[in-house]
Amino acid sequence: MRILHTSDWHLGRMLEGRSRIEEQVKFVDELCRIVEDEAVDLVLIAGDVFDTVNPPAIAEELFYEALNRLSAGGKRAVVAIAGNHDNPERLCAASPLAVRNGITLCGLPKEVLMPGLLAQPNQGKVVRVAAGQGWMELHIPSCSDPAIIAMLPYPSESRLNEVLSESLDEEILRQEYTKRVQQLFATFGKNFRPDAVNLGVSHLFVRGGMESESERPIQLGSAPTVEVEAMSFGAQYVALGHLHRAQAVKGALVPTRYSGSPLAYSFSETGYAKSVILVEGFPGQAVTTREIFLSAGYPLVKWQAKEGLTQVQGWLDEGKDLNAWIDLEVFVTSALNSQDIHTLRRQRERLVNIRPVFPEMEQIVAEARSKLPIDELFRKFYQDRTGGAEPEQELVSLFLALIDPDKHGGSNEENGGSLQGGAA
Ligand SMILES: [Mn+2]
Repeated sequence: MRILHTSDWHLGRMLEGRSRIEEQVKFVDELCRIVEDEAVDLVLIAGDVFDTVNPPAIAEELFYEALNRLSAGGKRAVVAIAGNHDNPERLCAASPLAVRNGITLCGLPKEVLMPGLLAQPNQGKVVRVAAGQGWMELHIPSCSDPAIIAMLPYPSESRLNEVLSESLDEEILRQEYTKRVQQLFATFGKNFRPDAVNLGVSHLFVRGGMESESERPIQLGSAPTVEVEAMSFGAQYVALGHLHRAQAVKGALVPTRYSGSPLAYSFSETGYAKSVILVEGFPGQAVTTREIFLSAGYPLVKWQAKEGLTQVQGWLDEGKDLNAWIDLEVFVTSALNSQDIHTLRRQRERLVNIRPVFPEMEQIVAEARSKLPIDELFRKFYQDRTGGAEPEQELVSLFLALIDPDKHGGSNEENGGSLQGGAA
């Protein structure tokens, strides 16, 4: 059985307000080509299909288009589970259509799947011959062996609808959470058989994995990390989603991998290749895995021009990183005017950020700080910000009182010393 593992498509995601849909369409094309070329029998999509719980219609359309093409009219099995970015109910809303084409959409971690809802046998289509809570057995026409798949969509406390621990201690939380995930996997995994290819698919954060900026903010207050032990439940391969960098989970007893996102979604992913995983498995044997690299997305690169705008212009002229999304940091002696910025943007549509850095200014400021009295510094700062206006003496006094009430706050009884109040 040939299995293709992918995840974290984040359809509809933007980069600093710029649409990535063109690249996402290209990725779907590329994926469909790979699946055909590699004669894949089963596609596993390990969560975060969409970027938000309420994705734009164009993203949903692209997902259904992808499912339709990947499933090849029901001949190839496709399984997609919900990640933390997906709305679990919404992801499954198309299930009545999907099941007839060998496609399983699984939203919640304890979802009970029904057998026999897929096509009838002997039609040359994928058949779900048995199923239950968190698992199913599929017969795929191109395979002589059945696939048994344990599925655990994003298992946060709220999606499990369970309180796993009252403790706020991170270590205890992790232990309780690991125990619960382990338990669920073990229960689902009881349906594994030695005559089948046994697989696991989930969307979670196994401790020790390498993060990148594009998945980071959503981990706060959602679900703790899981210890690697929870991944040993009898599957021959565990397909994971959540981390956007492709990586194998260290310390796992069977191959357990993050396929990573198909496109780079943050500048912290600069220089990391994007890929999908091809897995080949037979009953009772260790699987083999192969990473297939993707070229659909434009790279994300950082430019640092220490020699200023002329250096940037040089790079533009020579066509450096022609297709890339660029984050530019340019060293300058005076602020960039709108003409400079317009000139740069006109030459490269994917110049995302332009950040001026003032190394000389920083040095001047540092020197000035060491010599000038504090009220002089404040006057200079005020002039700088207002384009040369002189601050009122009252404002200067107030500023001095704020930064050092003991020394300058004598005339104001109410405020004097209040900054230090309660310091003991
Ligand atoms: Mn993700």
